[in-house]
Amino acid sequence: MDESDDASVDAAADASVDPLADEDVYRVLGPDGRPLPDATVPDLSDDRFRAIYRDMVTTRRFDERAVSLQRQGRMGTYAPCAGQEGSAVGSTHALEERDLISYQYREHGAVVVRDLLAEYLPYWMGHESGTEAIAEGNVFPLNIGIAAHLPHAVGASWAFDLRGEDRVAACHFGDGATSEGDFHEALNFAGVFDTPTLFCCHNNGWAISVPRERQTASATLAAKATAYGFEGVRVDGMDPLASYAVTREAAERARGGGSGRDAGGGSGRGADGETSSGAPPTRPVLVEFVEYRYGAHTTADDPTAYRDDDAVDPWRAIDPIDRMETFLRETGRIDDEGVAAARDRADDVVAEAIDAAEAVEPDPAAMFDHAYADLPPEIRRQRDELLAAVEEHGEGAFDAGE
Ligand SMILES: Cc1ncc(C[n+]2csc(CCOP(=O)(O)OP(=O)(O)O)c2C)c(N)n1
Ligand SMILES: [Mg+2]
Repeated sequence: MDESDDASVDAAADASVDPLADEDVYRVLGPDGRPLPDATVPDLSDDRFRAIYRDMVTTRRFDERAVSLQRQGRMGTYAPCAGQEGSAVGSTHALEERDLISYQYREHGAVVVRDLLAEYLPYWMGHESGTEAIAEGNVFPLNIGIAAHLPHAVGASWAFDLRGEDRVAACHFGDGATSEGDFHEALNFAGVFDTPTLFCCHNNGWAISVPRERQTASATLAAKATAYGFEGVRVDGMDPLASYAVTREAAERARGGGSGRDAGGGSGRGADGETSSGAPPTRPVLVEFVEYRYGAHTTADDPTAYRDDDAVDPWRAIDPIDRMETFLRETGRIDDEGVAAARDRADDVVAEAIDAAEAVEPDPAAMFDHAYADLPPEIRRQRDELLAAVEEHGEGAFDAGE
């Protein structure tokens, strides 16, 4: 990297100091949690407002405990989500239960909203059962191969369309994922076939150590949708109510108005954009959630190697949970007791999920199960060798620290 490269990275780091500098980012709540003067607060029940807060508090608690479990050797590598609860929780509340969620690996809030924490946590402890179980709640297995899940999410949502099902797929991924071929292929297909797909791009400033400014020369990530013929919107991902509102509207658009669809025939969009039945076409939407990752990329990462600790401070000042709490308090929807109850409940829900996950009995043979219908000879040999060793020495011999 030459000097000018260094200068541009420094400039980029400086530019990110004021998280509110971008005026084209949709917001409902101001930095202090009070609704902005011209904002439209989503028309939700008191219970729904409180549930959004409760689920963010639970997600934060889960995150703290997950990092701690990894540090104690009770869990594998984990991707922390602190700072990103508003987008995952707000956007998932905007969906219907029947809608599909497909995500990268950091949007734990979506799983909390779907009430699948106990089923999901085993994945992070190395049990494949964790990904199997969440399918029951219309959540696809998480995906570590960056952007590889986007074409699958498009395919699933296309299937919904072809079958005349009133469902959308919300596909979560990061800013780094937008540099992958799969991202472009998925968006292109979605644009051409009008699939009901919400592309939820979490612009958290970093792809491991690569800052957003080094990821793309595009002015915004939302702008990338323009090339594929559909809309991209930018929203404050640390504002749960804005995340809710934008996702809700995008989902309605993706559903093609939500009713009057071509049963069994897909959107059938003609050259004029009308469906054969006159119903509004389904449309994909790209939502860019502008937010920040407070912690390390994963528990295997040390962010001090590439960013200053104080770079996080301006973002912590607009913390999604603090803002939502202020909003609820000032509108009389929660008091000290309600806040304490949400925190106690989060402690309990997370503790129960950990107990359940730690009670899962590992099956060493399961790791060979899912890649091949018929195991190739070399893999079969490895499996047989492992099982023979377990038989001979007992499972305890393979436990950590033995
Ligand atoms: C295809 C592929 N290339 C590289 C990696 C290594 N990798 C893991 S996470 C990551 C960064 C992803 O950044 P982003 O999409 O912004 O998501 P974030 O981690 O910030 O949530 C990379 C490059 C990978 N997992 N898959
Ligand atoms: Mg990122």
